[in-house]
Amino acid sequence: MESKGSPVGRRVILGMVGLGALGVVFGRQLNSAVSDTVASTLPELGAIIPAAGGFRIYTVTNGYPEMSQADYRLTVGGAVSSPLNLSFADLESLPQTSMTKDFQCVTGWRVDNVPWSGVLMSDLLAVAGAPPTAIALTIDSFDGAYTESLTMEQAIRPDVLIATSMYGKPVTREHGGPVRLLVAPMYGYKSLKWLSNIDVVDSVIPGYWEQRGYDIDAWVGQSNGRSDEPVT
Ligand SMILES: Nc1nc2c(c(=O)[nH]1)N[C@H]1C(S)=C(S)[C@@H](COP(=O)(O)O)O[C@H]1N2
Ligand SMILES: [Mo]
Repeated sequence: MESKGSPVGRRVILGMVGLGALGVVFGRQLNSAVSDTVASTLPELGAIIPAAGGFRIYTVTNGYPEMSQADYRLTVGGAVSSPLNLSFADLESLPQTSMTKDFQCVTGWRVDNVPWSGVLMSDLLAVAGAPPTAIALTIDSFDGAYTESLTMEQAIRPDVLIATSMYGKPVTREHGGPVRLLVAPMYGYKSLKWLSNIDVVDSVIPGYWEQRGYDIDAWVGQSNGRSDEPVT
């Protein structure tokens, strides 16, 4: 389901608190089954905390960076004709796109039908004046550690989103708020949290987990030796 131009709607922060507590209860029951897979296959050892709907919360740092919507900035630079320094409100004033997608971590957990909304990466890159000949993006997190990469061809797909909303509410701090990346057709590690900067560059620079062995092209079901069903 995709709808372009739909308003993001009213944001309610408090609702997420109750949902989070519920997630912990359900998450614990799932945890023992899933943790074996996590431990035996992959080094995603950061804080793994069950959360709403079956998500696990990952961070490669000691916790979750905190940033208010008011203080938030997204910069877009590198080989663009109009470098950007956007506030959260600036992002909200760009065309809004919503999509509902399955979220699949390469360690095996999957959350079906997650509703997201925000600004398409392709719309943002158009505003920044990224040239058609551009090769790749390098993407940074304000956690100071995590990075990601996308080819330009991947970045301009209609299922790559600068997400400001998840489940109809602002993206929570744990899930990478105020703004995170969603690369829906790829494993979750491409969906960088706490997004702060995007640079248009002339070669693919492997991201955090890619420097540690994961495939740079992380198509669900076609990479990392896995055969998960592709996200639809
Ligand atoms: N900054 C940052 N982004 C990140 C990660 C991380 O550790 N730090 N983990 C990645 C991985 S491996 C997955 S599966 C998803 C998990 O998203 P969630 O923590 O919202 O469940 O975030 C991705 N983005
Ligand atoms: Mo992951």
